[in-house]
Amino acid sequence: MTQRPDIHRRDALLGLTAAAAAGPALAKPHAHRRDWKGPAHEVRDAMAFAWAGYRERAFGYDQIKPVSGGRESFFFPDGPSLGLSIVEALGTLYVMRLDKELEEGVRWICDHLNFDIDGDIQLFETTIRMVGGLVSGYLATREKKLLTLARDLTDRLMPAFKTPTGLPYRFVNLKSGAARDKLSFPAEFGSFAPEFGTLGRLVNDKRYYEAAKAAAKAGFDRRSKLDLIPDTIDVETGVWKSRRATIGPPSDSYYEYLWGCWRLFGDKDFKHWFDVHTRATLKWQSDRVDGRLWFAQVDFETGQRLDRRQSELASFYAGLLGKGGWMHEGRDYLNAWSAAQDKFGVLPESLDYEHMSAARKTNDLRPEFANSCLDLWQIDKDERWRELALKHFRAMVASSKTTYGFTVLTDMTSKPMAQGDFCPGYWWAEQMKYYWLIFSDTARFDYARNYLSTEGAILEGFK
Ligand code: DMJ
Repeated sequence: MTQRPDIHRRDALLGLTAAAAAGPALAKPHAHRRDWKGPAHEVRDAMAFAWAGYRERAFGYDQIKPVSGGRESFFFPDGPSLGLSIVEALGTLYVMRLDKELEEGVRWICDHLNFDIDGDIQLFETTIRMVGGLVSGYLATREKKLLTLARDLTDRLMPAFKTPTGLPYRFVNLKSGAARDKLSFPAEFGSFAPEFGTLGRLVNDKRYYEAAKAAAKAGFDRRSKLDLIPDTIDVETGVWKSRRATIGPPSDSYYEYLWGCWRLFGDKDFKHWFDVHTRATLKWQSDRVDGRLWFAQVDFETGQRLDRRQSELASFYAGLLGKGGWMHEGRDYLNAWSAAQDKFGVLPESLDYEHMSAARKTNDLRPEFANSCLDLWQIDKDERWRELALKHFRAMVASSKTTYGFTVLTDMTSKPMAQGDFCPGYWWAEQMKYYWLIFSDTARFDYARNYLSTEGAILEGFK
């Protein structure tokens, strides 16, 4: 593996740092300041433990089944694996200084990863997990093969963008380029530009970013008079197929990447789109219950409330609000989720926030709460966010740790909580990195200027 030189840096005038966007810190620092070295070591040990289990039982497979020691493919359920967990882990291993493990992972990728597969792959998941993971791995290690693979994979995805609207199909065949599935969702048509733009900068090719931006624009241009978009569209006709606006799935990272492209590339169009949508979301979707801030699903043309459920995945929005300049609302929203964490110990996959009950009792080892803790902590350095992240981490260890790693839960309301048997790829890229960055003060990360993708891939900020 080659040593990485300094990654390129943007002009400080382009893009706002999150801190500048948020204005001065308003919250009082937590009274008691903990020594964070201990929690940081706990996180690093947990990552090393899980890596050892994965290496022993599932190395090169997409995902480990950490209870039984089995393994499974993610992109092609009955077909080949793409080493997903390895690709997702690269940046986390780097910032944790787990250099032997990083070397093992990079070696496996260089020796085995090959995208010449006659199979249909999902554009969105492939981009945020594989393209993002490989580009981030390249930025961490400067191993050229990672960049070559990222480009090869992205070239194989590009035919899916050839539609009358510029909105991509959901699946594409990696070998033939044949694309399919015309009903898509904001997260799935609008979550490409940070990965594609970063790749394009590295290989000097604008086509990737232009296709990604055209897709996001096609969604924004079809917003309602309330400046909201619903969650399903026909990519061939551009006609919406639902009325439901939500900040959760399947829309979530569409909003996240509007801000992301402003932060990463200084693209003012994206900033405008982000501001327009955020103002509309705050106006039409915010819903206070017992003083707590939540975001309801609403009709995108009338603003009428449709339901008061909140996917756990929506908790990322607290950090996004903070980064986007709505720090007060970001804090309120994370505090609402913190009340749910206090009540349940481990967050349910979906919450009925009106009654503070679990609408879905599973927990898919989700990272979004920890993501928002890191985002808000980077802005105001309030110890509260660190404490919330520590509670989240320790609850995860208590409920999900098993023989060969960490597993999802099938029921977080039972006592003890019932474990499933799989560890999602994002676990390696996301919460383990968020916990580590928030506790460790590592010298391998630029806390003053960085960008993490929706999948936790560091696209700027390695040191
Ligand atoms: C991750 O794959 C990404 O964060 C995505 O945007 C939605 N959430 C999952 C993990 O929960």
